[in-house]
Amino acid sequence: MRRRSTTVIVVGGGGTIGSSTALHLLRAGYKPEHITVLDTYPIPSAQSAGNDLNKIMGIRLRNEVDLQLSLEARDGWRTDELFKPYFHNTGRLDCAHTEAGIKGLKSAYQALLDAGEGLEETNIWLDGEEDILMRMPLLDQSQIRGWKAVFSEDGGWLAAAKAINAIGDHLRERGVNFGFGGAGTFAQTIFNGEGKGKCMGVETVDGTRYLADKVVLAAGAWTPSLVDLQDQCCSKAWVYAHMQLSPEEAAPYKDTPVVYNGDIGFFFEPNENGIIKICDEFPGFTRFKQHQPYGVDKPKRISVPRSHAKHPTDTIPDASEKTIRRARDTFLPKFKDRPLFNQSLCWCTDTADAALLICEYPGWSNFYIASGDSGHSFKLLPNIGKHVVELLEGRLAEDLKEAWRWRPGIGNALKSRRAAPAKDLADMPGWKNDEHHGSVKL
Ligand code: FSA
Repeated sequence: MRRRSTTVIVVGGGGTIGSSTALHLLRAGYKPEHITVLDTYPIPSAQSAGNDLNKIMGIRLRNEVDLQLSLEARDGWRTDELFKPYFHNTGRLDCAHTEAGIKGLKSAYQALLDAGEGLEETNIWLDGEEDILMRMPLLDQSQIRGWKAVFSEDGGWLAAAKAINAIGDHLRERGVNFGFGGAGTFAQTIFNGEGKGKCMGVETVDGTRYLADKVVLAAGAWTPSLVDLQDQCCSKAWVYAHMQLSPEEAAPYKDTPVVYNGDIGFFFEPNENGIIKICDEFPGFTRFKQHQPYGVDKPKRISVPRSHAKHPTDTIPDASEKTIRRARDTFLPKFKDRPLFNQSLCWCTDTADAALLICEYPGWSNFYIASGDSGHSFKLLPNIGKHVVELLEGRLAEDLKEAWRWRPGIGNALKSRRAAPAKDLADMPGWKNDEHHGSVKL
């Protein structure tokens, strides 16, 4: 692999996996002028799930490769000069109160103990509300009766948009090429000759043609609507809202842990302006429609994201308003009358087994998919791109290759590993948008 001469296009380079890939191409010695970052929006892309006030950092072992990836990520957030400023190592309090929730929490805790990486030192089982309140005294005892929790010292939160922005600044300073708007939005692949054997670049919706030795499609939840992923990824929206505290109200929450309950939701300490982000937890919302990705000969039923960035007047479902308020009233009951604002949908894409999909596209050599975040990949910002570069260079480790392989038919991405299949936005009263039937606005 000739790093000094190879040219690479990263489609979706304004988002989490894409920006990390561009960064690691530079770090591996690719020339800035040989790297082209394309995205509909400039970095941090306004429609990336990573363009967010905060995301959770924590070690969670859902798949075999998660231990390695989480430990690398922890190391990156702690020691990498580019990422360090954006890790708030406040701890993470993972709570449960239902029978199934407590069972799940216990087995997740056991998996950490069994990992053999000293995680028993940093993860502490809290067997009741008294212990929980010692770690997070600002919770209300009457709301957490019967709760159990794991306090994780490895966890905390990541200033997500700021971290991607820092990558963007670095890429700009180094002289990487960019294309945004119509000149950054993928339309089709350019092939060498009539057949579709060898990819030589991409054409964007404004007709610009970019040629390169390798193309990485890291368009997050948009990926399955751009090329046919054979139902391996199902894109789903999650909902977040914000709440304003006064400086006096916000002060006691400074440096407090992220509080998460898989049956309720989660919240983060207020930002420097007293804004708290609060989310409900549920299996996500799809937006199925007939849609024709590039490379297939007729439309198929696909869950197609619709971003708040492009459609700022879209609302959230009534049911979400209710469950976010429930999260607010449980975690922060003294603010139960505080209005919620900036409610929005944020799009991720689930695979059936909740492992990433990072592999060469079958039949199209030099065209690579880097997607399938399954809702837990932001924390991999410091390290995921390193592995994408390894894939491009044919030296991705066997276990990662196996976990991230092209694998249609292994199961149902609509359900994934979640408690239930996602419901569709079309069936959710209160989700208002300006879309008319039959339009194909993305
Ligand atoms: O620990 C984590 O990785 C939290 S992921 C946050 C979240 O909003 C999920 O709660 C949700 O279910 C979806 O996966 C999107 O991400």
